[in-house]
Amino acid sequence: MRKVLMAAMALALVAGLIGMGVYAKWSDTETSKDNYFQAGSLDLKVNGKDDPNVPVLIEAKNVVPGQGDSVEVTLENAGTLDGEAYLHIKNLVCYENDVIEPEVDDEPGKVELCDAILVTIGGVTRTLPQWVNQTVSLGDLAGNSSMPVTISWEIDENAGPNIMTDKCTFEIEFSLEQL
Ligand SMILES: [Ca+2]
Ligand SMILES: [Ca+2]
Ligand SMILES: [Ca+2]
Repeated sequence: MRKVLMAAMALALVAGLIGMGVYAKWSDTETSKDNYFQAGSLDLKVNGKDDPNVPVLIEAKNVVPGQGDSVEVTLENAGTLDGEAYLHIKNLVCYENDVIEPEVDDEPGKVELCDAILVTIGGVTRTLPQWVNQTVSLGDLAGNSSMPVTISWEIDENAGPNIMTDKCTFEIEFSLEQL
């Protein structure tokens, strides 16, 4: 019992000497400052606008067979992340409107104008109904950059009078997906 006590005292003495700084221990500290996380962004703009201010792109009134035009749209990625741009024609609604005298051979229930509208995007030509619900890739759009997109249209030059007064309305949706 006494030996144990003496051993404990000796141990306490050694511990005390260390605590009094008998052995010098050097150290050196460096700090990396200003570390942070910040989320990136993806922000598509069509002709500089966001919804609900994106302008009407095609307003073609009084069209006739053989008539055509093209519209150039500027897509901008105002965000910091790279993305891929897509175009999607949707919500096509066709109206027969009046069936006037030259249109008498009109097929009831069919709006002939829609199939007579030929739209070209990225070098591919399809009728307007054929474009609907197709998601078309327009290519990569890097952060803080813009790209032109050309949409061309032409009324089938062989369209007959059964397209008279017919009207087709639709939406052109653009989207940007993070790469
Ligand atoms: Ca936007
Ligand atoms: Ca018609
Ligand atoms: Ca009509």
